[in-house]
Amino acid sequence: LSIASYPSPSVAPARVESKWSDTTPYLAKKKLQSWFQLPDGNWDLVTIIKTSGDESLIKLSEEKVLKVNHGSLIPANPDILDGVDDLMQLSFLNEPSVLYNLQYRYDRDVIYTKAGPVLVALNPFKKVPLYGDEYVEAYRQKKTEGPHVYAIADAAMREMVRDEVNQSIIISGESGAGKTETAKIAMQYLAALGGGSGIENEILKTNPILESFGNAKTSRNDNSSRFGKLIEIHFSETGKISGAKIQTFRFCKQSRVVQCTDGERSYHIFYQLCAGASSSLKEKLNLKSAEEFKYLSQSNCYSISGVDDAEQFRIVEEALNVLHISKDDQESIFAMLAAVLWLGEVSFDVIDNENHVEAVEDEGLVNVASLIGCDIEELKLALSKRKMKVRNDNIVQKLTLSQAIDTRDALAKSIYSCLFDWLVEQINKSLAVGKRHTGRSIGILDIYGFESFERNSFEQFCINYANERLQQHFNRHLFKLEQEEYIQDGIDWTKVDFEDNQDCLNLFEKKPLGLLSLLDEESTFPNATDLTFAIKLKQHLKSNSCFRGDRAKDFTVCHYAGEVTYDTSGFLEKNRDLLHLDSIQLLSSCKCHLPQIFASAMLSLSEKPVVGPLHKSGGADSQKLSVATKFKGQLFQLMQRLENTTPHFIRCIKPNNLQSSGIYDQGLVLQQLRCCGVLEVVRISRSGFPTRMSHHKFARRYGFLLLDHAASQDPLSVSVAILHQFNILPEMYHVGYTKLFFRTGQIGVLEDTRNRTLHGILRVQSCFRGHQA
Ligand code: AOV
Ligand code: MG
Repeated sequence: LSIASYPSPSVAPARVESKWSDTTPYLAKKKLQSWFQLPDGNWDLVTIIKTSGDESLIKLSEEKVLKVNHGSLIPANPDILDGVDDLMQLSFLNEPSVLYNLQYRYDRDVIYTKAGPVLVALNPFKKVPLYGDEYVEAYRQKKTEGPHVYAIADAAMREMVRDEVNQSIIISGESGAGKTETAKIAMQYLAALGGGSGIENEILKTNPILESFGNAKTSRNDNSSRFGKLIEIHFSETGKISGAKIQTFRFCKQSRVVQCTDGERSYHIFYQLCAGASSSLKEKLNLKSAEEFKYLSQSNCYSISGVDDAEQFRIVEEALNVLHISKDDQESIFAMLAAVLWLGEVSFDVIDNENHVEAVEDEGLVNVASLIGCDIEELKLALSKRKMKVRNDNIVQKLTLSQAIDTRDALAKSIYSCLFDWLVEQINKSLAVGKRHTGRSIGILDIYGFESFERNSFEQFCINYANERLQQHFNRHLFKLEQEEYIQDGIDWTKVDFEDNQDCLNLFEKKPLGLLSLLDEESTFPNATDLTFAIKLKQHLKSNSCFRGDRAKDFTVCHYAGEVTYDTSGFLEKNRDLLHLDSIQLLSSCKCHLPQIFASAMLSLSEKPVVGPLHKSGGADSQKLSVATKFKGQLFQLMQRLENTTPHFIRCIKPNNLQSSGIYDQGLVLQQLRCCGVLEVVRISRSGFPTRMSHHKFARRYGFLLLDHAASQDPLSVSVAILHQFNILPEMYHVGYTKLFFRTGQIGVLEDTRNRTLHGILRVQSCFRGHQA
């Protein structure tokens, strides 16, 4: 059984052997072995020496002998199943066996494994020789079948052509697990297969642009995407790429632009611009170095190891060229970025004894006004005063320092946010598909995975809600596939027990008493606070089985991936996402070079909630959509799109939290396997008949064990005869038209007998040879 079904000799057998002998002790060959959990939480492959009653005497991999309760041992798989390509081939689908199988492969740089229909991808955190033309060809020509992103992309391509149904590749996983890299690998394969017209290059070049504007260094990933993305690649009748469309998902303010935590960075593009702009551009925009801008200097982190920002800037510029963004537009983009940076330099002076402030007409203010093309006085006013409508009167309120800073930062964030949206729009224009045909597109979804931290806020609330929806899609799809396979092979389908997460989704979506409705309702109350919101949740949802009210401002949701406790601090404000009217007016009056940027801004702002205590009387405005509701709308649209496609799932797994290669943290991997539903797939399968073998293969493998062996018999009869001879209980298997279906563990018994018999035969043979000699 080959562990590496990759075509290249790069995973040479000799190396595998040597690695095999010097890896962790529990990788030792097993006899009658079981898994035993050590005090540190890791699983050890132990040998059972003796069992009497409830107790077993076991030998740990490091030779220590221990007496343990037999119930604490979990069965291990026979040797022939070491490092199988597909976890479904395991006779015992328990957690340690799954962990072991993945690690066995990971240690050999075989980072992809199937879990039934799902591809599991472990992040190698180093270059692995699994990509490039040679591999593309091998997968295209079906010279290899090993699990790979290429194989998934290839299947999507084939099924699209065969069935004329749109396809989707849904990639999920934790931050830093490798989703964005995986998405790019899939895009490369599709570009190689469907390329020719040159548009494939444009599609690939969207990656450096979007990463530059949408990714940032965080504590968990040096290149963390701060948005979700669906890229739909369209194909012509002849299978060539005809265009693409990108949809992005963001649900919270770009707060990173004005504030980020120590050791993290703002969006890459700011550092790239400061480092890589030509001297003439620098002069035009009055650029300083990143260290000199307050917005960039507060987190005390300017560079990323192994990344040259200036070089990246050139890559982005080139990509913008490839995507037909004109030089003028590029310059305007950079001017907007500079305006954001200069906004951070705007300072305020106290003007009266009530602590009211006014923006100082300093370098910052002057630069911002000239960069966005507005009047200095107007900008000053917008940052120092707030016009409000109370009933029918217009009143002007002076701002305190913290209010003024909030206003300034909100302006910076919305400029950046508008710029991002505008850029995506331009990219889409460049990639536009002439005539779109249904049934000829492949969507690749790179979306944030489930998150659970010490402290979970509005962002996690939205992310986890999205994941709950995606998980339902995943479950329902897999369930259907399972069912289809049984029916296809003529097996009576009795409903396999299957857990749905509809209850949890109801907790979020029910009207009027669901989490989202209650949040929106509370967001419109002038006097509401995060605490009143938390109290309201507890009042209305306390009987819901997926909800638990905790102390003070906390509440807990039982997600499919585990319980998460949310802290409601900031929920209302983030959900309202206010931008004050003055800023809106200011932006719409700008004479900057890119009026369209703000045109789209106005469009989106008009959808934003202009709610809050004093704007409430503004009538229709207060009915505008909240952030959560808008996010839900986007999510429903996405789900609708995905529902009309044949999905292919990739679950990315991060083997350690250090972003380093060669370290496999069992606990961390297990937690992700649980969270991303891989173990759930396994569980669904376990409740059915997970082990499948064609009659042909079964007869070939075990046929020689038959006492009454009739050579002429067909594979099906041989199979049935074996089952009878070994007294395998009828409820433990099903005989299909082409395959045998077994319950978990059944094949292990046969395999043991086979091994013993073979050993016996070998012994007899060697004795025999000895006699002859
Ligand atoms: P993410 O998209 O899942 O995180 P990335 O795709 O950015 O994670 O991967 C993080 C890092 O892991 C990359 O920058 C690479 O260094 C490394 N990596 C991932 N996949 C591979 C691979 N196949 N081969 C080599 N290195 C890889 V986030 O965007 O944070 O959720 O929001
Ligand atoms: Mg990413």
